[in-house]
Amino acid sequence: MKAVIVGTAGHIDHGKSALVLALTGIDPDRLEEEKRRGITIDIGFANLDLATDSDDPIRLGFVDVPGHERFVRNMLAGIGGIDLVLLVIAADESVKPQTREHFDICRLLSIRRGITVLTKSDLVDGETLEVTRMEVAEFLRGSFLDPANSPVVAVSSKTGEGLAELKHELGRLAADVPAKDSAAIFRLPIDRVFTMKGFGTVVTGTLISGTVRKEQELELHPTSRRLRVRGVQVHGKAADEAIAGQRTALNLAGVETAELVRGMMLTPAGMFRPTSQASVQLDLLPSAKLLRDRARVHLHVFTAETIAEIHLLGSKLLKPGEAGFARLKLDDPLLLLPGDGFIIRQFSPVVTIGGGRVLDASAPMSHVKPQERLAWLRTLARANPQEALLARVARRASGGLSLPDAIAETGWQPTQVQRLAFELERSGGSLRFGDLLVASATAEKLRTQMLSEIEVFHRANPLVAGVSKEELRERLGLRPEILRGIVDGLVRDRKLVVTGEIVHAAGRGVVMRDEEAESKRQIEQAFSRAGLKVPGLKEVLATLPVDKVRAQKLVTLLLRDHVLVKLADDLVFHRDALDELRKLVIAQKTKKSKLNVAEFKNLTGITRKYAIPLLEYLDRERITRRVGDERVIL
Ligand SMILES: Nc1nc2c(ncn2[C@@H]2O[C@H](COP(=O)(O)OP(=O)(O)OP(=O)(O)O)[C@@H](O)[C@H]2O)c(=O)[nH]1
Ligand SMILES: [Mg+2]
Repeated sequence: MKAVIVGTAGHIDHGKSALVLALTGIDPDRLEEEKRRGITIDIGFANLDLATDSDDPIRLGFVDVPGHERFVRNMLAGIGGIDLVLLVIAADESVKPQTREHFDICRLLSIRRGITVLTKSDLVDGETLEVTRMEVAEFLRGSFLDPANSPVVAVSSKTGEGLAELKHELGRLAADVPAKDSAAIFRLPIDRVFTMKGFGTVVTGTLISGTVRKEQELELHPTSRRLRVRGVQVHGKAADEAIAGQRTALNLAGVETAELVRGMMLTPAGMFRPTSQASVQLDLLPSAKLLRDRARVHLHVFTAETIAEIHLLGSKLLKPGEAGFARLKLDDPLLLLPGDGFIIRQFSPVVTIGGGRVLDASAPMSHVKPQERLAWLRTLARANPQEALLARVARRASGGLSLPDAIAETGWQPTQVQRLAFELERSGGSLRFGDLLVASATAEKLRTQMLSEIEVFHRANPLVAGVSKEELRERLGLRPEILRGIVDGLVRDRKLVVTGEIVHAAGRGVVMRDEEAESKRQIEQAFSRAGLKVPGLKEVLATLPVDKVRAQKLVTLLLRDHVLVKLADDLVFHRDALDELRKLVIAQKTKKSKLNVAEFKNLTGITRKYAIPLLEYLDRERITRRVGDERVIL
């Protein structure tokens, strides 16, 4: 059965509760004090299964609110979750202060449907009723309740006159209320908490979205307390689940009534985080005073209430009747999601001055400048879901937006976020790397940045094959999935080559390596072939296909690896040649114990120019020891 929530609104004593009683047979005034004083103090509830023109009846849940100006905060706790409003105006009194205030609240909360009910029709004659009708029509002109497109019904709860017509209109409008998405993520703003004998802790509320089931694990905000649903009641009857649009009571396990108060919010566990800041679109009522930056106000969202400081964005003040963007800093954290309607009331004296809707309640990004934030909010304010998701992804820049964060920021169902992410990818707006979404524009910047980073690396390290992925990740400050995604994309586009953990620029890395390996081989060969009759180092280097600087580095590398040994400036020998020399000299020991320079030259067949440095080398290596002009073989 479709479930629709109907709220009353209107001035004190105009017959709201009597009307709910007449329609449903249930007296919404449940408190003893209410009955004694004849006024409504807190919100009350009733329900009615209404036959409609189509076959399916509609379940109407009524939230009856107090009209007294001192209880507007209770009225606000009830009005947040309603689908349509009955604006109750007594035919004998017409429009009064709380008629205006309640109606302002309905408009600020963007309630779209409703019926104007002229009550106590039995107390006035036809002429008076017509006058009231005219006054009321004037009052409602241009609003969602403009009599041009919205019903006005005169009734008497006493005689029952007009009630049939009212029910008919209710059925028509309720059928028109779009079915709520019961697959959306469940949220229940708590409006009542009590203990029931034999059950324990019970909370009630108007289920504003999703479905809640028996045995489900829930999280209580803002305390982050985890608890379990022991039982579900819908409109007073036990049920397995409750869906959006139903008046819902939950019997909770694992929590005392003392830990619960009106204003807390229940959601599935582990999905959302409460916030102390929210960016909003704000409408200031024409009847309000000038609103200054940093004004402190009473903030009402669903059943919750706290003090908030208003930081106007883009201006220092807001004039009556104007709209703007603002950041609200809350005294107490609340769970807020984009699209949530709110009301602000002046700090003192307490009157309703404005309201609007939340655009973003996620933690502010430190890298986003105030001016950019304003532009970003403007985009969010008019964006469709796909554009809104892209704006959120883009804001995260190279950090990317994870799917769980996207869900926490938007309150959208995981499947919807997945679908939108998929569409964004297909339309080219964003890329997906593992669980992270990155805007295409950001990815493009990262690609350029990465290529130039690798180029810089190659230039600084011509002898190294490439940069390691880890080093690249640190240099660019990227999350591993994003690094991998960007690198993979550049490999696909043949801009980069990856070998194991090493990344290098396509072309450059490979060719360089070949040239260098070849040059290195040439140097080594030149010296190994020469034996002790080595060519000059400069001569060898001049024949190589690589430039001087790189050639010099290759020599350094060969020296470091002890393939070549340097005995003097421009005098370099291959390791093997020196090993041979050592063996040769040691072998001489069996014939004679000493060598002079001439004998050494004869033995090795080298010139004097090389002989001296080589003998000095042998001395250092403790193969020989100089004694006068001769070498003793050790
Ligand atoms: N004659 C007549 N009296 C009515 C009608 N509706 C309500 N009343 C009387 O008006 C008085 C106020 O009615 P309520 O229904 O309590 O008014 P309310 O709007 O709920 O008042 P609050 O909740 O305190 O704002 C009661 O004494 C009702 O009996 C009606 O249609 N005809
Ligand atoms: Mg009442």
